[in-house]
Amino acid sequence: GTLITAEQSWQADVYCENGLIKAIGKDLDVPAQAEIIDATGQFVMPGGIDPHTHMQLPFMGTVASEDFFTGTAAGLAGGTTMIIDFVIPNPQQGLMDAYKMWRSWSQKSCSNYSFHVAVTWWDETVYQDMGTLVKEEGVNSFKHFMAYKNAIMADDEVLYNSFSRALELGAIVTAHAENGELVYQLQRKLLEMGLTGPEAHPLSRPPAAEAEAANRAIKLAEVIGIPLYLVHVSTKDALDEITRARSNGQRVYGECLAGHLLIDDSVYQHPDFEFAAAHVMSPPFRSKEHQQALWKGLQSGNLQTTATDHCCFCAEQKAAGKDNFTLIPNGTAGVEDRMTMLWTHGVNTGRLTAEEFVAITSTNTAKIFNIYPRKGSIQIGADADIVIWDPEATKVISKNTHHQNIDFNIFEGRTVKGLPSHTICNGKLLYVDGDLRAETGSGTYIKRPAFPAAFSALQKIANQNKPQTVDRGKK
Ligand code: DUC
Ligand code: ZN
Ligand code: ZN
Repeated sequence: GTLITAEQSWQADVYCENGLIKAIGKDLDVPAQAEIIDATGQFVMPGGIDPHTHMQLPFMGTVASEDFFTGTAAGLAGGTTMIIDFVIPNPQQGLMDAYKMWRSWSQKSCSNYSFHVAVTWWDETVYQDMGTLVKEEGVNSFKHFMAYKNAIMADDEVLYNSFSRALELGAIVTAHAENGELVYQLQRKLLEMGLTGPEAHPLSRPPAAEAEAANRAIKLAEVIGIPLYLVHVSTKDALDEITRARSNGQRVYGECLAGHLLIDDSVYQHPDFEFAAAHVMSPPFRSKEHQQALWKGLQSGNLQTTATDHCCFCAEQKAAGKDNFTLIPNGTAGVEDRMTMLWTHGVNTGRLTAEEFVAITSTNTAKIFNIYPRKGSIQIGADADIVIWDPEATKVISKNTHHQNIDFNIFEGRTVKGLPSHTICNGKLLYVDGDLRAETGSGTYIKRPAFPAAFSALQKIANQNKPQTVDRGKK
């Protein structure tokens, strides 16, 4: 087939053995018993990495309907061979305690998986646990929710402490950027005004609330001197903050969601509560001008990764907010559809090259979270996580045919062109032309090492800028 990486495309064979890529070249000699896939006319690319999912997340009084098996299986059907999910401790719950809970739930996974760990409160044990997670468990990223007041929101004190500790450890920090106080106050006000339906959801979370938090996180990260990754950037305003920081030389990264690129806020005006509520996620879907800005962010490189924030709640669960939009569990699905939606609307439209598609669906994520070139590449010695992509295949997306464990699909009825024909995960052929061969528990937990090199450079800069006392003599 035609190999495509983030750097180049070329015709070659790939030979995999024991879960690794062993050889790449023209007309390779392979052992007689090797299984051969003829990928003529197809593209051979690194398996997708979705850096933002929430399988079976306990959230807003319920638990996400997709578990680690069904969710990773759905990912494989869509060409995604790895997810990075989130451990989210309750306030006062120990980080290690929560991490062990999530590790036990994730035993069911059938693809590769890893965890960002959220810092939702602060004390000395959190400081210690962050160290254990980085040094012993292969966690190199800590998440901060700047929204969800009275639940998991991290205030500026928590952000300062956690960012500082992460810098000591050589970990990266990530943030859900929305001003939680502003959202909380707007929610109260809208309810008082009698606006109780899902149409009020985007009004309670305006673009300015995202831009303010993005800027605050960026400025804190700048002062502390730590790299920052902003999850689900949904507005032009937040993207502008990232672009400005990057042009000043700050190490700030931005992720955007397939949903935010392709769905606009008109969904909240739908007369059917179930339809509108099914789209309630945070940050909300935005107006079309923001979508255009996000595409430009990907094209310019100011946004580097794509994700889904896959977090499934069925109609029965969404009904909890029938009379009060603030009680609708926030979340939408997409782990199965991300790759094909980005190919269809990115590559087929000419917005992105195929190499750029690889960069934003796997390679950049692997680099930012320090698992490159083991993941996100096709090279000798890398893990054999490969998607064989048929650029001519088409389908109509539907909740009736998807593998995701949710009764709704935000991309329902859309025709896509460009789909996986085969998904290979750790050398195993787990999806073949509609035949999903995922096995419970066959997935691998991926440790992600800390970043010694990048951080020692940052520490050097910090040392050069160390404040000096002024010598005022003896008098
Ligand atoms: N946003 C969602 O929509 N769901 C889960 C958490 C989040 O930040
Ligand atoms: Zn979020
Ligand atoms: Zn999320």
